[in-house]
Formats: sequence, structure tokens, C-alpha cells
Amino acid sequence: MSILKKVKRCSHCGSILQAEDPTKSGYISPLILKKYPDGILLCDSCFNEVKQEKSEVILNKDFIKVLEAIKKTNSLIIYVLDIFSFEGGFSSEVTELLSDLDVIAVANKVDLMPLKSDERQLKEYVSHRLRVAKLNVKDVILTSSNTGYNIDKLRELIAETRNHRDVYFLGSQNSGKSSLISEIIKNFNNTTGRMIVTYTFPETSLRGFRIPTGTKNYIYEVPGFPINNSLINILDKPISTYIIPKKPVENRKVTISEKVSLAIGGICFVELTDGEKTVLNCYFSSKIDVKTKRGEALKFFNSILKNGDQKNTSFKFRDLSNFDVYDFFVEEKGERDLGILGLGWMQFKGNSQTFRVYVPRGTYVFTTRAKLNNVK
Ligand SMILES: Nc1nc2c(ncn2[C@@H]2O[C@H](COP(=O)(O)OP(=O)(O)O)[C@@H](O)[C@H]2O)c(=O)[nH]1
Ligand SMILES: [Mg+2]
Repeated sequence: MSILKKVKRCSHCGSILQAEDPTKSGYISPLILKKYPDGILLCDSCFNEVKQEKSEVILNKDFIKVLEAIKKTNSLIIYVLDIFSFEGGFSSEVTELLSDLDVIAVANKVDLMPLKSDERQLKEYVSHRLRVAKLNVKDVILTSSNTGYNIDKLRELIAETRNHRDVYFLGSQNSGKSSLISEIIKNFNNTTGRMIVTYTFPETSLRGFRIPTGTKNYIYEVPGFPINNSLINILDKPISTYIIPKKPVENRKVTISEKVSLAIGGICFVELTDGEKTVLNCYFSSKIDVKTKRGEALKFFNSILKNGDQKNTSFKFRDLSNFDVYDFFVEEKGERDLGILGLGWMQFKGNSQTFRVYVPRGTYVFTTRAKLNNVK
């Protein structure tokens, strides 16, 4: 009788996997092959490539031109960050170009954070991250353009800090720049005789807004830089509206182990491939199911993808071969976040675990120190 054996392929480039010759295509370390006989595998070359894919935003030339022009003007920068999708707000290229300017950092959408969040600590977290990014931050303020929280304070802060200078609202797409500006100018009486206009930045095709705020100065909204590696831009329409929370996210606590795996809707799957059982505090939109199951992880994930409903599953990502797979070995102790850009994060105690995380191809996955340290 003949024996049929499935040939293993690299799930990224498709080449046939082999553990014999590192100089030939499809080479995978024999150790990995042995450790995960049934796993979804990447050849070593793709594994390294995927690992090195950075979270970086690639800025187009026009955008750099705008930033360079702003840099020469000594204006005040309002750097708007979406506190829920925080990692998407950073680009080392942007922060480098802004390094000499005065910056007020606005962490917006604070209405989406869990109700018991410690605000002082959240602010400290944002400040720390901005210090690491080497921005010259004058102040950090948490806001919500939805609830109006701290909008008056932000308006006052801008008035105190700008010193008749121009003000530029900058940040990634959807961080809330337009919403914040419209809240700030709500009761503003335009006596300048000049109009609010859509504004094309000189020598570029970038269009933003320009609002006259004094005899010689303006507030500008610069178009947001794109975050291509956020799930918001990767998933198709119906589900992308479900993953954006509409109210404060609530902690859903689950425990995973080498025998119990986790599915966040049908869009992110997590296995613990090594280490002690771990409690994960899951912060995702309440519309997305959070489920764990004992038993074979891949069987569990595949059944979710097969049977998933519209709310939890993307039309584009119905097959695990369309998912990127990452192994995270957690070296750090203490409270950590494991996050998926655009979806949310899981907080856990670092304890030399290895997590294997499956996400739709191209999605940014990261670990950082915990954003919310004291939330119950
Ligand atoms: N929950 C929440 N959503 C917000 C807030 N500010 C803006 N948004 C939403 O985020 C999306 C993008 O906002 P927008 O102001 O257009 O962002 P921009 O691209 O930076 O100008 C919209 O759907 C807004 O309704 C906020 O404070 N809280
Ligand atoms: Mg806008």
C-alpha cells in the first residue's frame, strides 16, 4: 500500500520545507520542525524577515516635505495619539523631524479606556513613551472629543503655549485630529475676516485644513499618516466596525496554558507554547468574542474560522494560511501587554513564557510594558 504524506510548505513564501541544507530554499531548523510537527511553519528566511518587519510607518515624500517645512517655522505641534491604538501613533521618522519643536501630546479617545483606569498612571505611561521617542514634550493631556473631556483644558493649554505662533495638529489617521479641532473651535468667534479652508500644503498634493485664529496665525490640520499594519486597514468593512470599541473596554479574564488556547473572535489566536499557565486580561471591543478551549489548538482555531459569524470573522481571512504567526518569548518580568494593532491588548505577568500569536497577514503585534498597571 502506498503511504501518502503531506509535504510541508512555508506558510509565508510557499517553498517546500527542508531541514538538510541551509543554503537552499525552504530551509528550516530541524529543532523547530521537531518541536512543532503539526504547526504552521515558516522557513528560516521568512521567519527572520517577518520578525524584522517593523511597526514603522513609511512616510511619503510629500508628508516629509510638509514636516520639514513645519520644522523651519518654530510652530507649536499638537501630537494626537489614539490611546486605544497607541502603538500606531509612532513613527521614528516623524518624531525625528519634530525633535526641535515644542510639542503638546494629546492622548485622545480616553473614553475607551476601562472605567477604573488610573489616569495619573496612564499619563505617566504616555509621557514615558514620548520621552523614549525623544520628543520635546511640553505637556501631556488625556482627552476625549466624544465626551468633551479635557477639551477646555486643551484649548487653554494651546492658548498659553502658542505665543501667537501657528499650531499644527499632527498624528496618524483616525487619531481624532478633526474631531478635536472642531470641539476646540466650537465657540470660537472668527473675527479675522478669513475663512476656514481646505488647504493644500505648498509644493505637495497633501490637503488638510487651515483655520484662522488671529491676525497672523492659524491652526492647521495635517493629513494623518497611514497605519497600514493596523487591523482597521487590513480587515474588510463589516468586521472592522465591530473591532472599534464604542464604549470603555472591559477586562475579560482568561487563563491559557500549554493545553488551553485562546481565540479573539476569528481574527487573533493565541497559544502558550512554553511556560506556566498564564492569566490574560483581555481588552477588546465587547462585540468580539473571547473564547478559550482545551485540546488541540489548530483544530479549535480552524473550527472558529469555518463557523465564524460576520461579527467575528473577516471574509478575507478564513484560512490560517493567510495569517502571520509570531512566537513571543517574554524575557521581562512584571506586568506586560501583548497587543494587536487596531484590535486591543492582553495584559499578563511576564514569566519566561512563549506565546504563539496568529494574526491576519501584515498585522502588527507587539509587547510593551503594561499600559494599565492598576486596573482591577
Ligand atoms: N471613542 C472615541 N472616538 C473618537 C474620538 N475622537 C475621534 N473619534 C472617532 O475616531 C474616528 C476618526 O476621527 P477623526 O477626527 O476623523 O480623526 P483624524 O483622522 O485624526 O482627523 C471617527 O470615527 C471619530 O468618531 C474620541 O475621543 N473617542
Ligand atoms: Mg481628519
